[in-house]
Amino acid sequence: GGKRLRVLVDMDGVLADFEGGFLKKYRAKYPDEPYITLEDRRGFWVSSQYGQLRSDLCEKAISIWESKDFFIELDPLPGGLGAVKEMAKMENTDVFLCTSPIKHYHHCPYEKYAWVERHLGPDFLDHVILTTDKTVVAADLLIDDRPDIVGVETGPVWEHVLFTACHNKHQALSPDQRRLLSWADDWRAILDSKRQ
Ligand code: BVP
Repeated sequence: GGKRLRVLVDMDGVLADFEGGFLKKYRAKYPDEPYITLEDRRGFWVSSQYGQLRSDLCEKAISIWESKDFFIELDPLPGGLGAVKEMAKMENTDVFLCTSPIKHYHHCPYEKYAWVERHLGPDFLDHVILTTDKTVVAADLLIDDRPDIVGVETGPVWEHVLFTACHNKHQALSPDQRRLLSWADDWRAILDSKRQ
């Protein structure tokens, strides 16, 4: 094949354990409040489900990921760093980490870069794309755990492969959509299916 393959890999929920990190810190900060187990998580927005549980829990949930050190201390998800490093070394393959920062920008953007430097090394920093709209980024593949990725570009050129997470595993997919069940699943075959 002649053309290079460009892959976008999401961070939260795909490389970094946002859900696990959230639950651990929420329970430590609010030990007497109700919480949602990862088994019972439904829907992409943690804040919405906590708000449905009890309205004041929405802002308590938000306070967790708005806190300093939340993003830098997220654990890597199993196999993700190895997969991304291997991908980056593949012939004719360009990989970017494509992630949306939260609007409370005091810590999150800095810590996302620091997390990449810590876990993938300084050479990976120029593979980071921070964006609030992934539809304007052109690529062959986007591996992301968020089911509804929309933005100003109504015809994004990438194929979105849904990365399975606690909040999306029960969700029905459209007939044409593919899943990556975990990094133990055959991500190499998904990449190869897009090569010409
Ligand atoms: O930075 C993450 C966390 C934040 O949204 C961003 C999603 O980025 P991508 O994974 O799509 O790149 N986030 C925010 C909220 C609530 C905000 Br109010 C949430 O419930 N879940 C969540 O992930």
